[in-house]
Amino acid sequence: MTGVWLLHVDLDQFFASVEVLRRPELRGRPVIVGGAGDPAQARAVVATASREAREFGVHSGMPIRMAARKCPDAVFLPMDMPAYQRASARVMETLRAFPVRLEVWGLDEAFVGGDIDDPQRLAADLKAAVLDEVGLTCAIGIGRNKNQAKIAARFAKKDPSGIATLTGETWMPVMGGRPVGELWGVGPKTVKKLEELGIETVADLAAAGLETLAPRFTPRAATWLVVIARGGGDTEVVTEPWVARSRSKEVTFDRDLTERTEIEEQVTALARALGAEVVAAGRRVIRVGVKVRTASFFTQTREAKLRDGPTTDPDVIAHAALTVLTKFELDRPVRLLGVRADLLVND
Ligand code: TTP
Ligand code: MG
Repeated sequence: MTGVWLLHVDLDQFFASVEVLRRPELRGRPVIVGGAGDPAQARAVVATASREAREFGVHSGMPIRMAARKCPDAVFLPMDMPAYQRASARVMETLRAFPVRLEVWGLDEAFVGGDIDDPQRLAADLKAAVLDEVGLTCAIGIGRNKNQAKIAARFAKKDPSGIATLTGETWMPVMGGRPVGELWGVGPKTVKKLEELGIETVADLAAAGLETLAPRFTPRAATWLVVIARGGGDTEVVTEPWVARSRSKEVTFDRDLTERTEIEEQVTALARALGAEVVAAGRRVIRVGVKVRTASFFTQTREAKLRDGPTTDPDVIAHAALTVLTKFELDRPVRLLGVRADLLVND
């Protein structure tokens, strides 16, 4: 079937796979990547669990200490973001070598699109190239639009071939009876609102009139929900390199901070480290934001524009962060601090 096809490429157990690649002796073992790689670390969460660790019920977002209880024999490794970024760049370069359009969607995912004669064949070729050149495996979903391709990639994860296809013909038979929460971009809040309207399955939503959705959704949101429930979606592949508009750093403390000076020190350190990264990336900072989360999980952010214009000076960034910090009460124990730098675009 020729014509426009979209493929969604998603690397398998990405961070864990990169770690196994450089430590072949770990292959076949449960590997858990997250935080500082310490199974006793309070409050750190699992970023990636290898397939072997997932069999013990370990998954992304789970506290590391819980993961250690479920799978005490796992190998725990710290995050090494620069290594994951390098691996990601090599994968994207490999995909770009094919005569297709490529939209990088995240560190470990991308959409590939174009006028493609044989999408199954292309998917197999992409998988083989990524394995040969980078040593990583991936799942590939194929569809007539991004929505179909993205959802198909989930089925691909469960298929031994690592490839699955959804089209306008197969969408309803496959997806119709499933809960709306399985749609791409439909999170718990949307699910709840739909349930309040008596809409539970994808087929329910596909058949819903806009007037049914009107009590809970704007016309725009309602229209989009019905489109994706019917298996529609975007076909545009945006190939322009993505330019980050901001960059941030945050840290969750092993014990809550109560002293103002301690909090100031941490914000200064975060701001300086962030400043160094931003400057290394050749960017300039225009605005600085600070995030404070208290022990009771109350989270606030405040921000300020740099008065003297865009800067590359870590001192200016740190000073701005401390000024923003004065906008907080800081009368409760602090669990997490973050600093965000908004960057000049079109520098
Ligand atoms: P995913 O693609 O969701 O997961 P995965 O690649 O680890 O596994 P698979 O695709 O085979 O199901 O996320 C990609 C990477 O993003 C993941 O390796 C680590 C990071 N990540 C986190 O740091 N925290 C998270 O909660 C999630 C979901 C992912
Ligand atoms: Mg992945």
